[in-house]
Amino acid sequence: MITIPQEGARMGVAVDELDALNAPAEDLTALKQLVYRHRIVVLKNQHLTPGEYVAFGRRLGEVETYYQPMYHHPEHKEIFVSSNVKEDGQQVGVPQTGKFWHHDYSFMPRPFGLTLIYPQVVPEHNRGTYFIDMARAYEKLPEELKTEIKNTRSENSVRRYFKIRPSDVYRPIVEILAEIEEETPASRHPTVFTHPVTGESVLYLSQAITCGLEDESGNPLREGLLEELFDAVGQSDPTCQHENVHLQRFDKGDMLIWDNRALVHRALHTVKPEPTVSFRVTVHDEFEFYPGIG
Ligand code: 7UC
Ligand code: FE
Repeated sequence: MITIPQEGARMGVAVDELDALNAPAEDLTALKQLVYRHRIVVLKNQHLTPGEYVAFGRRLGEVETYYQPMYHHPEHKEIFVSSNVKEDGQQVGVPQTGKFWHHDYSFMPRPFGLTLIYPQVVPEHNRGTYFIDMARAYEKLPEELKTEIKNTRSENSVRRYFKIRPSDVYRPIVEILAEIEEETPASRHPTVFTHPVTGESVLYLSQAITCGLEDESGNPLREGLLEELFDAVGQSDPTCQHENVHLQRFDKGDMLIWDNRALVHRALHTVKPEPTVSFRVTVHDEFEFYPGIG
């Protein structure tokens, strides 16, 4: 396993010559530490079958299967498929996923620490994923905002970005909305928590999923506060040109592993429709997502 710094980049490190399936456990522990320290690891030159990819995920921790079957790889439900390429005329997985600032699974009671993305069909133009480091963004917040969100909680729901399934066609929208609230009620998480590995304070908010802020007794915080926070950290700029935003590029054979506690991300989908397929595996590492989550 050799590590290669990414010249001039705001975050991320490349790792080459890692034998994902046979590397000793100490190498995987070290690899995870690189993820927590650099936020993103780009594993170079990987040649894993879907089954091997899941096996590698299991070597890193407890693999989480996405709650909606529409995203599942047909043979390996642990793989979440983002694809606009039809196979034998059939849609596999879901196209245009994650085109908005979010953490994976923040709307769930127990999110996971690691996201792995293994691009399969790589678009020629507009390739990459945007990231914001929300620990560094918290550090840079004005003191008044830090004070206002101390000991508060955020409400996180998938309701605004839930994707209509083929089976939803002709259903009344109120019925679908009620079902979303029943199956995935909003999850409350601390607005700021301590990263269990690095000890940093992490601001845990995303424009797509966070829909409210409340104090310890459940009273909503002032109007406009959430929008001010999104502005301050760089999540409101539709051009993604804010100084906090990092665009992580990748090539065929790369596998990205990132810290889903500290980073929010947003997919860069091609403007011109180019074929793109990527496989995602998500992992609960050995640390609590945040202290006291249970
Ligand atoms: O289709 C999508 O973009 C899925 C998104 C709503 N959730 C991804 C996740 O893991 O939270
Ligand atoms: Fe995502």
